[in-house]
Amino acid sequence: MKKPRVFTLATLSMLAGVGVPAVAQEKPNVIVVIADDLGYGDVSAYGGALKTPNFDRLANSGLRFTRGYAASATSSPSRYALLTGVYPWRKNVNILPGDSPLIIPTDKPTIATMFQKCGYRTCAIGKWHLGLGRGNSNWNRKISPGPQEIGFDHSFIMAATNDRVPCVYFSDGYVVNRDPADPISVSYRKNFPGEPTGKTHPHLLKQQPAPNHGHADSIVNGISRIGFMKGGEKARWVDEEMAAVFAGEAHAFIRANKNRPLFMYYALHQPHVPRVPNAKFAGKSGLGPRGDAILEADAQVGELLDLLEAEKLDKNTLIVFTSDNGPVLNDGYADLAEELAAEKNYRPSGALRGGKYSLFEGGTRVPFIVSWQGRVAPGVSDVPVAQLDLFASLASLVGGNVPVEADSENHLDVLLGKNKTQGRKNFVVEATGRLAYREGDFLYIPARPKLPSVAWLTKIENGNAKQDALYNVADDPAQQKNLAETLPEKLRQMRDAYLDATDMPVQPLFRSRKF
Ligand code: NG6
Ligand code: CA
Repeated sequence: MKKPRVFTLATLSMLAGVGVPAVAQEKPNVIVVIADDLGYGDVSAYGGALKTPNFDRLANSGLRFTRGYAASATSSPSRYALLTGVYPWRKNVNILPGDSPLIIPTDKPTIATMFQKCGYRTCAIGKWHLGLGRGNSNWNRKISPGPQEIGFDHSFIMAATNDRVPCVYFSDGYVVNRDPADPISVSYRKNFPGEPTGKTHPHLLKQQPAPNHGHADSIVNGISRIGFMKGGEKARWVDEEMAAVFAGEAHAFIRANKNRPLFMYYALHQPHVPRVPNAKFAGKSGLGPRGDAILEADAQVGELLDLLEAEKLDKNTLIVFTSDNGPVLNDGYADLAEELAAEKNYRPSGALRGGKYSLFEGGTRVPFIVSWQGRVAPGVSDVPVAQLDLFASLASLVGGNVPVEADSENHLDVLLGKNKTQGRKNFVVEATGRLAYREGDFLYIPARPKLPSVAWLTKIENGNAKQDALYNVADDPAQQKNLAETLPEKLRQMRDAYLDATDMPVQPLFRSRKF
């Protein structure tokens, strides 16, 4: 095992306030399980109506944060923040297409390189969505750079999302089951001649009716996606098997590395669209495929916990369970999620306002559980915590370094429940290129006079409004009381602090493009 280097950079980072304590370091296994679009109200431990026994098992054995935040209300920026410790809006990170080049610089440390340097074996499983290669990739050869070049010893991933081409798995940079006789081509600009799409061949789709916004391009496994792909018949994934495939890979990595410290970034694909859980879960939730997909993810977490117990790794493994952004019911596929939620009064964001794409709480306040048996006392913490701070906090646990320019702060004492009063002072959140500022119990959302207040066709309030908004999210999580007029002094202070923190004019950053 390599010895952690705790001098040079560590000293610098201490000066920058993200210090590494000069005490003996511990090396528990660390597993970050990050679901895709799972809402605050989708977990029964958070008061959700759908019973999620395994998410709850984790919550009951660990510390459940009531105010845990993703950095962004969409995937790529949120994941960028978690892995790099840098705010995604500094680099204009937005939702990436499936043929995007890797957006994380290979010469900068990531949470994975940090663990590697501390002697960990590292791996990324599941949803990636941070780009692969350098652009114009040849999908039939090794795609590089990718997870391996930013600190993951092993990776088994999908390139982007389960609704975006290429619909194939990648293992350590190669398409799994690629076939030189049937090469893969991918385009986000135009279709390949003669290939059916959801638009031209809706009768070929196994989910009817056809998607009601977007997702009308190439058809894979009877489901039309975003973007065009051709070839690679043997490599194409089968959505119904995806959970088992990722779980199999995750479990194999754990078994193979049980005698040394491991760091695993386990990115579940549920309940992002298209929601196509295994037949075992079909009809089980009463909420349609979205609820069934959540039950599938819940079972996947249960299998992970069972494996850790069986391998006697449960006591020596710190697990973080969270979601990349808030929930959405209708994200393009007409799968009845919206109708069934209305009928059953099911609220995927719980009591929070907004959801995915939103600067309201529902966009970024997500389930956030830290479990480490014997080390983290079970309970609840209301101190705000951010996925952005996992890098610096976990570095301080294992003796790793944090780049001085990172926004990640060390709040290990909060994550381990030793401090239940004070965490990060302030935090900037992002939603499709727009920013909002939180400090203490307050959230400031700058005015966006020209932008629509509802996100695309999802019917989600995205927080855009003609006037500045100020909410006390502790007293008023449903954000019904805009305090901008009643607390003008507080508003002024928050606006100034927002400008200081972001160094940005109060204007939308959103650049319109197809992604
Ligand atoms: C949007 C897609 C949505 C989803 C999202 C990314 C349309 C109309 N909507 O552009 O379905 O894929 O991107 O979700 O195409 S995320 O969770 O990965 O950020
Ligand atoms: Ca997501």
